[in-house]
Amino acid sequence: MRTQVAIIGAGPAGLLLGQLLARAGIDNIIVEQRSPEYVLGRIRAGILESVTVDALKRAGVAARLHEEGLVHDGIEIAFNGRRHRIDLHALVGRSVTVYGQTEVTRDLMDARRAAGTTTIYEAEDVSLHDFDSARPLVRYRKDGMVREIQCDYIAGCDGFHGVSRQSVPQDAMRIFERVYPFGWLGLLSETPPVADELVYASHERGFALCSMRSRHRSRYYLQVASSERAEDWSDERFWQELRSRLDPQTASALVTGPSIEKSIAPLRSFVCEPMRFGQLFLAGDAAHIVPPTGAKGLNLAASDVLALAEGFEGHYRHADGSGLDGYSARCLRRVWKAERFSWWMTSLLHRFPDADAFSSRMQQAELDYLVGSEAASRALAENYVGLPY
Ligand code: RFL
Ligand code: PHB
Repeated sequence: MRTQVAIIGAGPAGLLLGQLLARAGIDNIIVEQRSPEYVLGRIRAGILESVTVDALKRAGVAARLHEEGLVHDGIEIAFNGRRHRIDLHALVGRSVTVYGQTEVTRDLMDARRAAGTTTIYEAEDVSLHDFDSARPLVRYRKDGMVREIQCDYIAGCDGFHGVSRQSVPQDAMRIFERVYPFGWLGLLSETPPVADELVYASHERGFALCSMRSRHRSRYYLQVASSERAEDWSDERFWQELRSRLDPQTASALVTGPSIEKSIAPLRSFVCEPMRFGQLFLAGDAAHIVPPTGAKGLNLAASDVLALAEGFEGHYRHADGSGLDGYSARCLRRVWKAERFSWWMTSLLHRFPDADAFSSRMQQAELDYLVGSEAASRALAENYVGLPY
């Protein structure tokens, strides 16, 4: 098989790139190691920046998003028994949209199927070759047969544990990493959300987040020690712990019900520099990870992919290589700002096992300053809705 761009991974980054390229008349094939059902079964992001919504519009997959997405003009920060609203729209004139990653992925999969573009699911032993030459090659096994795709470029959109970044020689990249001493235990339930907007709660017992997928479906998270296992958390234990971390107003409005999904995600900050190695480009979680506190992961994947699609369009349609040449530097500037914001919000709202009395007072003072100062609230709002692309 031969194509212009071979895309590794059918997560949101790979599918969005494939769709943008197809619309620009650039031939592409996606190679994914899992089944479509498995990809859709992962419960992840929920908040889209306006830049991401625009990217989905440009890809022609925003019809259902416009019907079902919930536009949020603010978020709530809860601490010391009270909730404080940050009015995103009043502060920076923009909002965010609640629309689950599962739905984004489903819309992209449907559009790809309708366009008849090739996606190879359940590809085993995917490997990348010769991307330091003009003739890169992707090899994989399917139905017991080894197959090859010859291409001009490879887009590594295969997430943090994917093969793309791991195919690059160690001495060609620099890694920056911080692993946090806790994770998030997430629970999805068919219950109405506790509040109209998201509630980020900082509490003595640890951080909690009240989020949602729709007016009938809620998503909650609890900060838990890295050693915790989801199996040890009954629904009842989860709800009780959540209630104990919320302010009385929010706690009393909480509607509980059986969980549909429960899982633990570790928290990590990670950046790989550069994001290009010869004919291989990394995009999304393959190149960087943020802790979920700032809701930036999926949004960064979308902005990487917009830049990459523009680069390919420049190259193939206008014989202009500057977009591809500038891809890594352009993305990394935005990535590092999102890394900073996600690290800051994580540090502000979580309990750290090694925190002393001084650092606890610093956290308190910063929370107090954040909700009391318009300048501080605006800085949060500007980052939360997404920095300019
Ligand atoms: P993905 O989604 O991990 O997709 C990568 C795909 O590549 C496949 N793959 C391979 N395919 C072929 N060969 C191989 N060797 C392969 N290895 C892997 C995988 O099967 C998969 O299908 O990466 P992508 O596309 O870069 O997308 C990134 C986002 O998924 C991620 O950043 C977000 O989910 C992060 N995130 C959030 N982001 C937001 O913007 N807003 C949020 O509110 C938000 N909340 C979250 C989150 C992530 C969370 N977890 C579970 C870490 C909440 C949580 C709890
Ligand atoms: C989610 O709904 O999954 C979600 C929302 C906001 C975050 C992280 C996750 O900051």
